[in-house]
Amino acid sequence: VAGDRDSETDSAPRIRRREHHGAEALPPSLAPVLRRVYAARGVLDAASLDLSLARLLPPEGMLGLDAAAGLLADAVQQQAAICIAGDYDADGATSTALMLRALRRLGAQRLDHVVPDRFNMGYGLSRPLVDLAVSRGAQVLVTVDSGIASVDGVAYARAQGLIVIITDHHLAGPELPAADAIVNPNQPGDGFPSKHLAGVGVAFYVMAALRSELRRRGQTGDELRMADLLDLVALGTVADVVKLDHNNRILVAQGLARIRAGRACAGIRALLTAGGRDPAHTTSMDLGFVVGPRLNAAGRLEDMGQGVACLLCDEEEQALGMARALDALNRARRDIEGDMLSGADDACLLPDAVGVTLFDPAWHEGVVGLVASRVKEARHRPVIAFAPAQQEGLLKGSARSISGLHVRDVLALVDARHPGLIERFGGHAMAAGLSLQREHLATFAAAFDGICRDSLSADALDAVLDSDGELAAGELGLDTALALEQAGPWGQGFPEPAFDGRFEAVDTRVVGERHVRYELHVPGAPRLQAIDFGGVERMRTGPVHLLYQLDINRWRGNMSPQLRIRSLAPAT
Ligand SMILES: [Mn+2]
Repeated sequence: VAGDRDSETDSAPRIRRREHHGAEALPPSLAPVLRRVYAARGVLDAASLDLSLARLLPPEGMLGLDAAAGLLADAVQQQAAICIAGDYDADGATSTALMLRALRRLGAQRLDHVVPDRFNMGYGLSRPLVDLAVSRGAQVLVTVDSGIASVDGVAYARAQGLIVIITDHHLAGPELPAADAIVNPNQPGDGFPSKHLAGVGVAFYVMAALRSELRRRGQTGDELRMADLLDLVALGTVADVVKLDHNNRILVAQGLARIRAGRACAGIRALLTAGGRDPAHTTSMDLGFVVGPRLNAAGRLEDMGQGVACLLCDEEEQALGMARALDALNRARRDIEGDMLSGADDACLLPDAVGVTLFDPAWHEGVVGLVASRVKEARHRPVIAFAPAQQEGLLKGSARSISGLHVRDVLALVDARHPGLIERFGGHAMAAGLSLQREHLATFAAAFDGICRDSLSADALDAVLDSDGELAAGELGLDTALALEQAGPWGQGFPEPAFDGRFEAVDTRVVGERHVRYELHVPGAPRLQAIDFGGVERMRTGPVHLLYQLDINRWRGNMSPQLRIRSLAPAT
């Protein structure tokens, strides 16, 4: 089996084939490979394959939704000044744009938005953000993708006479803010069946409820079609890396269909174009790896206001200009990240740590999360990367975990054992953020490593790549590649299919600086093209065992199948 073969080389990660029990219960009209892939992801009946809007979960059970819709309907009807308080990531930006677009169509005329400055205000509804909204005349403050932990900020806003509505999806802390309404499927007592909506998904449900409430009150006029907002929902959902459960797959699939049909907002189309993608073939991967990073670059390096402006723009040329500016920021981000990564080994506080802490005084606080993520992938260890914050002596860190370790819980444990060591922390199982004083860094690194060491089994520390098994020679073609593309959207919790098998590498060619093009031979199939991104060091010919994804290479109107190599080891 693959695992035995790969154990011969130390460097190649182990490949584990996914189980696919129950595949035979899926409709026989589906290709066998799709049945296998679906079953391995827990899709075991035809209903779960249906991604039509009619299948979207009704809002029943979502706590606070009626109260929020009622307050917003009052605000719209009285023409109160409504201010959306966003977040500085792609989920926050899409949420903000979605609410502003929806409210405008529902008749609100006094609309404004504020975006926190990552460097000066930090995350959530802080006092400076409230002050900013108040100074601009806000009467009703609606948070998106944030606010559930902003106990102080909400109290501060209400003390100034603001009506405060929280919409969020993050886990609630021990105390809820005293807002006028809170909509968050992850707040205690909420009965909405899906707990994986992104901030933008919550914003979508809130706007749908407002639309219903206004209709109930007899408002007619310029009608909002909720489906028109799904491009934004798809983008925010994928970019926020929430689990693609059935409800989220519906939202993303429907949004992608609109984007492919040329009905995305000008900003999303422009961002795809700036990233060299054809909107007609947009996949969830394009949203995650092309559009999302360009949007996020604004929040990481400068100000997410630019991202929101791009998503609000309805003028083609102007949107393209904004997208190009975001693309330039993304290239700057990539350079910064590359520099930081090249110094990552030197930035490591403890050489053989299980829980890895990295710090470099020259690092950029907006990019530490990406560095933590890259180092985590390379070393398969939980990683926290720190950079100096604007405030003298303070460090801001971003953590990324591996499966088997709830990193927010680990931070809570460090906090319990060393009260006062960590200034602030928050997050979830796979990612978290924190701040601490620089003089505490060494103590923190040792404590973090100790807890990781105690909590992670040898098994959990073993990097494993999942495979959907082998493809037969007859399956290694364009038909299968197209069927797989169609079968998405793929993403978090619904991983893109990967296969493994033995091939003869008959020809190699280095392209760019570090990528390798392969020509592969497999008995009973035509020669296959493959690409190994960044794979120049493991380049080889002869018999190889590959883990790969089956892509479509689109070039000047032609399509051909192409293997994207994920891991490569010599086969005996
Ligand atoms: Mn979010």
